[in-house]
Amino acid sequence: MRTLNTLLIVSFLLGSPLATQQQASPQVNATFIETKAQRDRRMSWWREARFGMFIHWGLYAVPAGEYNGKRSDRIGEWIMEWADIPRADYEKFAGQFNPVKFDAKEWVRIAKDAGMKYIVITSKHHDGFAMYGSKVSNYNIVDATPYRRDPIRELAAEAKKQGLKFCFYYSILDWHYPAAFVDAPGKNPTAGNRTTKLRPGGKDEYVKYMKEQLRELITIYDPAVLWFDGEWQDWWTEADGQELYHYVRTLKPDIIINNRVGRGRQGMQGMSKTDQEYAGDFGTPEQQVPANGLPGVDWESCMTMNTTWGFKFYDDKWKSPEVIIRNLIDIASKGGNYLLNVGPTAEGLIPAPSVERLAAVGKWMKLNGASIYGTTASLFSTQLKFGRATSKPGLVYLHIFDWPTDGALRVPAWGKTVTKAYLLTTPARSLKFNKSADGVTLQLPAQAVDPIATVVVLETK
Ligand code: FHN
Repeated sequence: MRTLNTLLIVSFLLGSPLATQQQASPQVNATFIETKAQRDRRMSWWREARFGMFIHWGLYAVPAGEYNGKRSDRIGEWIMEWADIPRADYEKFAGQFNPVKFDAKEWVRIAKDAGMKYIVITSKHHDGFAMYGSKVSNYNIVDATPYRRDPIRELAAEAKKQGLKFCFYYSILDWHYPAAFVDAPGKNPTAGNRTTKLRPGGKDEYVKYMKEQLRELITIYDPAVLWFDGEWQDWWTEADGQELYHYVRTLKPDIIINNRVGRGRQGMQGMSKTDQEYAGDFGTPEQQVPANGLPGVDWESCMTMNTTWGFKFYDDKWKSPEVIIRNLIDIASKGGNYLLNVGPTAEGLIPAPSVERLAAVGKWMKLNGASIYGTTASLFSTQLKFGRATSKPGLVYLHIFDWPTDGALRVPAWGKTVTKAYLLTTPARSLKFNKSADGVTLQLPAQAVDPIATVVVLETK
């Protein structure tokens, strides 16, 4: 039998990025020692929040999906790749980037009124352009554009003022870094590409460069989350990810870091592999929602509102408010967070279709937020036919998508006894219900309160 000390050291060394909340032993993430209680405290605001705004904003908003008359159904922020734009030509967009209509107060208001609790903005995407006043590279919005202002500083201050957590996206892939080059048939060596190579000695140099940028981002803007991306490079290893994870947490111990800092992510499915411990605090499914709940696992699904992250003026494949609201509910019912994207224009405006949809989500969240914030995954063993469920101690929130035509809602048994039922919007008016061995049947009003999703609260013991 191993001694306790050995156990603790071993578990410290092992650590688990997707450490389940139930795990007993203290956790280590990339040699960063914390107990389960410390981890729960660090993650608590994030687990409560459930809903955040992703912002993809950068030089790619200037061509907005078109280059030399060439368009693509590919994502807009990858135009340097799919239009094969050499670095020297892409840099010219900086001279045209002047977002005079940018209004930090308005952006934060739009997020807050939608019911979002945190904002994750691209400090640097794959094109390597810094959307903040970087002292490490002059390829940034203050030094390289006619705008000469730091919108990130304004957004960070405004988010703090309006009570939202401010967070950064940072790309490990950097098409602009001098030591990086593309070695792919028919591709310009300085254009964008899924993978780059680094000339000899270039990796150490680049890791040093990244660390300097991360230091200024963390010490100047105090982000609550670091959302890494672009980690799929051959030259980037899990060990690099563990080391960078430790570096960032040493700069800000209570920061939260996604699992794209290392090499654990299983593609767009987004959760980390389990063959070993991987760096990162939460899984990152992209453009998808896990089929089944992942109770006790920290994960966040990121999604576009149309089909691009960065602004493309001709992409009008917008999701409906119904799809967006039901995604949020579906994700919360499986124990996850929803990071919903906007792609602002080069003028600094969030596209009107995005603003309209966020306002519609906000209208629903104003009435039903209690059934999302601070909840945990559904306790039902199978997917509910009529909708989804979220939980709190002694409470179940039923999110009804399909209103029963006969007004009788059949809820399968799940091991708890219902003591009271009511619509979330009219708590004083109890609903009648009959209990049976296989569950309860609720008597609902003829009409749904909200056809997108009406919430019924069950008090249980
Ligand atoms: O390549 C990026 C893409 O541009 C976008 O940033 C998304 C957002 O999660 N992540 C990468 C694709 O997985």
